[in-house]
Amino acid sequence: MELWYTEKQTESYGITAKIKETYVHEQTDFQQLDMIETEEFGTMLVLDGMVMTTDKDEFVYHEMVAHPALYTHPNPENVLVVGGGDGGVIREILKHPQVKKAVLVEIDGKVIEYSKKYLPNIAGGLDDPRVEVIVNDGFMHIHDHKNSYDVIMVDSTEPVGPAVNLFTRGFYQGIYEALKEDGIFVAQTDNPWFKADLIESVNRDVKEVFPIVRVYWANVPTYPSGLWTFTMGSKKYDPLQVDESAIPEIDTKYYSPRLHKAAFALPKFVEDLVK
Ligand code: PUT
Repeated sequence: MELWYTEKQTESYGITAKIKETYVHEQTDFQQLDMIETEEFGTMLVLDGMVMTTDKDEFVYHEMVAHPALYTHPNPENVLVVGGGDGGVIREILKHPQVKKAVLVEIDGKVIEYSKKYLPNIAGGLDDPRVEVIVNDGFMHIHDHKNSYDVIMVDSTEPVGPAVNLFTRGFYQGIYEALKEDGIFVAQTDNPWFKADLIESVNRDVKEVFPIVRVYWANVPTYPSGLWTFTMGSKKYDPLQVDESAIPEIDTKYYSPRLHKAAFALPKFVEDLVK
């Protein structure tokens, strides 16, 4: 018998993948966690019925959360990741030699545990000596760490379940205060096809908190619509003022010095949402 997984991306639309094997199907303290083996995208982590990452396309998202901010800040020594328990963003952060410490605050320890077991290519960096892993609420963490980080990255689920608080003006204000005086923040901000209102409201809120706000995008085939946005809030440095010729070629598959500014060129209908 064939088994298929469907993510309902809206009330009337979804994507479907053929399953070879189910490794985990568990209700954790925070969410429904599924780890499945798909034919097309390899191992897939699904939280509350939403694809978080897959072996095949994970590099796009993880590189694009990490590198634009890290190549905008001139000296990112202390970096915080809120969420991101699969470890993919941490793996990318560790490619930056200036980073002395990367702290990961993930609310659900089960995401870390199962990612280490079933997604070792993604989670491998979590045991690096420069990394501190904390199982806690990211919202609480930022409120307890004022003026502490050069860069903060928010790698959350969509705004449901434990992530609802991570898409609020109060959270962005807390992040502002947890950043040092020239800090940069970046968050995944969903897609403009099905979540236009969210992108508009996040952009409005982040603009109330940060003087420089830029939105960029990447193509992540297993995420709703495939067109995924990221919002960067910065106290001082503008990603569009970066000298791309000074960005080194590092070991990436999506991000490149050529893409750094290009990723900020938005399709017109997205530009209209955030102007
Ligand atoms: N943290 C990854 C974003 C989720 C997209 N489904």
